[in-house]
Amino acid sequence: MSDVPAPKPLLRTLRGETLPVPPVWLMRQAGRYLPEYRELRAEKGGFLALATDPVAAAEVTLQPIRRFGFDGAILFSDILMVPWAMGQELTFGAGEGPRLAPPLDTLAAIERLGEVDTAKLEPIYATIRGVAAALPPTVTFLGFAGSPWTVATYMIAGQGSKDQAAARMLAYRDPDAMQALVDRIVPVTIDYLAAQHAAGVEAVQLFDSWAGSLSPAQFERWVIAPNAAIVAELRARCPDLLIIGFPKGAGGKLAAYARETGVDALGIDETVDPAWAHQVLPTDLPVQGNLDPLALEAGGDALDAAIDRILDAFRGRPHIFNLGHGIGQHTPIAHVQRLLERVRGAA
Ligand code: 1CP
Repeated sequence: MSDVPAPKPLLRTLRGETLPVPPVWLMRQAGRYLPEYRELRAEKGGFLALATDPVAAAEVTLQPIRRFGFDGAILFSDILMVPWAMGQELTFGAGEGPRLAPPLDTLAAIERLGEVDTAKLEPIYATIRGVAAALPPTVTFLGFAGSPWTVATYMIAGQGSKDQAAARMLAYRDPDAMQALVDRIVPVTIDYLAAQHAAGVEAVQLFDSWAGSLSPAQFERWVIAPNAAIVAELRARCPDLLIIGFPKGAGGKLAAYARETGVDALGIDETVDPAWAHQVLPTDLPVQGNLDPLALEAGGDALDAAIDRILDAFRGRPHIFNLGHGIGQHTPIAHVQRLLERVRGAA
């Protein structure tokens, strides 16, 4: 056996190489569109049971790799494991979104948060060690966390919401309370991602799913500043860890986000024109995206055309092919196969 690491196209792209065929993975690639996922989830009795069982969670992480041969494997877990470790009760009820209790919508409630219970995160690191030992040598292993603003929106409302009104209201009415919450989330996130790296992930994605709901001034304070702090500290602690920032909905603020946070690569959602993104972003900045998940679900000529548009726009730069957001649960398996063939030049 040689000690020379096998070439990993996704890792090479994150380090700035432009490859003739972009590496591919899909957000939420481990999930409900896969029958083998639904089966294991039913057997384990729910999402949290699955995500805290290192053997089962490793299996779910590997399922899409086995079936499709993606270039990246993303840890099967959830951004809400951090609020859970910070002391909120977490439930994933059938047919409804996740719930966190109690909602932290006042400074007093935020100040009542106790010490982080790091033991709750141990099964996740065990999952990572299991996946790292089983992953094919060409596949890059990605960890992740939610970004502070997005995590805060769930902690404050106690659940998902369309417009993140509770968190945005708190940020206007009591910015000190919002700052106190973000200041609690930042160090936990840094420790959590550094520990994921120590357990075996090679890159991490910072999911800022609700970055788009903020005004420009708020975006600076609640998206850019905390993400920049996380990136700076991770660089100091984990010099070889690569970081993908995904500020969904950032639109015209994408270039400022990339520049000011210092992420290694930038995730782009499906509302952004890839040709425009290519123009406004530094040509050496690796980009990731940005197929509309609905185009993938629709399939046919519309899917082929949408894939080609993205490939054409990003051909001259480091590019990771991905969706603009998570894959939908009703997406046909055949369409995912088609996507891989088309991106890899076989269809
Ligand atoms: O019922 C089920 O089986 C649970 C569905 C599910 C899954 C498969 C949830 C509940 N989380 C996950 C896994 C998950 N979540 C991953 C796994 C890795 C992968 O395959 O990509 C990741 C990276 C996440 C990240 C996540 N969770 C985000 C950020 C990305 C995004 O989609 O914007 C967010 C916002 C969450 C919260 C969450 N967890 C689950 C749901 C349904 C939601 C959204 C809740 C809401 O806004 O109402």
